Amino acid sequence: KTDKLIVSISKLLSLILRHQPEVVGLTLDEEGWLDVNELIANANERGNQLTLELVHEVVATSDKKRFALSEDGLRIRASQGHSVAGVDLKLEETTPPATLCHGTVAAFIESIRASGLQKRSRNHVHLSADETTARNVGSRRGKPIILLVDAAAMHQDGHRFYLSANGIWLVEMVPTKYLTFP
Ligand code: HQG
Repeated sequence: KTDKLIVSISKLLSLILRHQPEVVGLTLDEEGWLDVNELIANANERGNQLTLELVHEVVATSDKKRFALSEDGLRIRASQGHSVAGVDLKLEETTPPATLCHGTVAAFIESIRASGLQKRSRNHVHLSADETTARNVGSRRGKPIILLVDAAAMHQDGHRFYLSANGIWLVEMVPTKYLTFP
């Protein structure tokens, strides 16, 4: 199996499990899960060639551990990144590290200064504990700019932090006063 195949399946799973399950005629349950065999059958009816083995391989090898199987192996969901409304991953509120990072690009800085970090089309603002992850996230759009978030102060002030199964920190928004711009 080629890396290309694995990446293309990962992208298909991201589309279905985060954004548009309707492309394979399915609806995520309220915690974001789909029946894995149903996902495969429906995707294949629409011209894909998924197998349970390939899906398992993507789950196991995904660099960011983007997807998780339920304990019984029957269901699959994305660990973060959703834009589907109403999905509640039922994550536990967790105390964050003192500082978190967010990778973005210059074009957004003025707007972020004015209104803080907003979740835009996704269900949360995504933050990372390490700068490397933030740099990679920012690089998707151009030359990355790293913003530092005073997570300790935000948490102290009552903002809720959730840690996804793959180590991404999720918040509702980040007001400008907690941000440090480079
Ligand atoms: C920016 C991927 C203007 C924000 C990544 C970002 C991540 C504002 C963009 C995950 C703004 C939203 C999420 C404001 C925020 N004005 N722009 N007030 N507030 N922005 O894709 O964080 O690799 O929804 O800086 O790796 O880039 O696919 O969020 O540039 O973990 O698994 O608006 O998605 O995961 O973009 O990325 P996104 P993100 P995967």
